[in-house]
Amino acid sequence: MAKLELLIFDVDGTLADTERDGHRVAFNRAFKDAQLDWDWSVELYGKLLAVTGGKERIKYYLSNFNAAFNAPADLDGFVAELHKQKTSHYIKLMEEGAIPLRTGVERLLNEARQAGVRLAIATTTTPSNVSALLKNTLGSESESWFEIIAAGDIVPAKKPAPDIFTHVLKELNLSPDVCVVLEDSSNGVKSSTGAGLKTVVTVNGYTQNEDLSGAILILDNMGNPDDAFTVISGDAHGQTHLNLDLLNAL
Ligand code: XBP
Ligand code: MG
Repeated sequence: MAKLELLIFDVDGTLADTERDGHRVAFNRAFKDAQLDWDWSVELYGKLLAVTGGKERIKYYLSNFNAAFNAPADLDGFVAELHKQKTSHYIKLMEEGAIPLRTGVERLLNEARQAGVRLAIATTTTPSNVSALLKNTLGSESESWFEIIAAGDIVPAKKPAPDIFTHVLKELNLSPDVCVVLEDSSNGVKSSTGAGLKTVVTVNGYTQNEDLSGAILILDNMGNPDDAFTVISGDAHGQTHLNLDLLNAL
């Protein structure tokens, strides 16, 4: 590939395994506060992850799993308020240090920064969730490591649409061939490859059986020098952990 200039990180499932014990728990706490008898089990949440975006996910749940609910006339307003409460619960969980970064993430970020490789974020989650995760895992400085944090409703269509990635490329005025994306899910890979971007996937409990075709490399995690990754598919070019040599060889 042309010399790597930019790494674009997805957030949920990639930087940290936030869905099962983070977002899902926050949704359930917001439902309880609103006196709703909704309870998103680990299994049900796995089905609901087919839809990206928390507000969209609540509507998907109502139309596909709880059609009997007597929704208020202003459904958008109801969902927006519920999602706002969910976000404050999620931020509290981040402040409590509930979810650590995934293996190799901090190491790769530091390697990239030392080598002058630019960093960006492209995520479907709400911007304040990204700040809370970064602040509480990497410190308040860490937000400034990323030249752009493209998140949530900033684009008309969320993943799997390519919008969030094309937005990053446009804002940074870079062509796809000098970038690599780190993702975790089928929706993410569809979005990044839809924007013409090479994509490395680190799977997790919810995404390991998803259709990840289009990813150039699929790993169990990013690994570390003393903690090798497992290659699920693709060519790791003899490397034992995700580093700049491997990313430049893709
Ligand atoms: C994952 C998502 C988000 C989160 C919930 O985003 O789809 O919707 O599940 O966050 P990504 P919100 O993998 O692109 O980081 O409730 O704030 O949407
Ligand atoms: Mg993700």
